[in-house]
Amino acid sequence: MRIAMAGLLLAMMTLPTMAKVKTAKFNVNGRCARCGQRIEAAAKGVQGVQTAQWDEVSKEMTVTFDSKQTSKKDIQRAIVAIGFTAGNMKPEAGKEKKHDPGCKGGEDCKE
Ligand SMILES: [Cu+2]
Repeated sequence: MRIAMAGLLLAMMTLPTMAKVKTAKFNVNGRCARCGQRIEAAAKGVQGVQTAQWDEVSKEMTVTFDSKQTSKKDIQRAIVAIGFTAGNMKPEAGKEKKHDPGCKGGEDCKE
């Protein structure tokens, strides 16, 4: 019983430190809040991502993630997959700018 308790306590102490949470920042070329929702949803869809926030004015994306489960590159790849440029990663020609149909963020946001 005592050993089990000690084991449980040790597990409780080491578990949170096993996840290596990292923060990454990079720009994403969204235009409006609707783009932002899609960008954030794409990032959050990546396993290991804890928070994702995109700033409409600065275009800066801030993500926190467990570096044992994913990476900045993986997250950028997920954003590129929905048609946005993430950091230095760009969608293939013809696959860019697939923005939300209701997006009113400007020329680049037209469907
Ligand atoms: Cu938009």
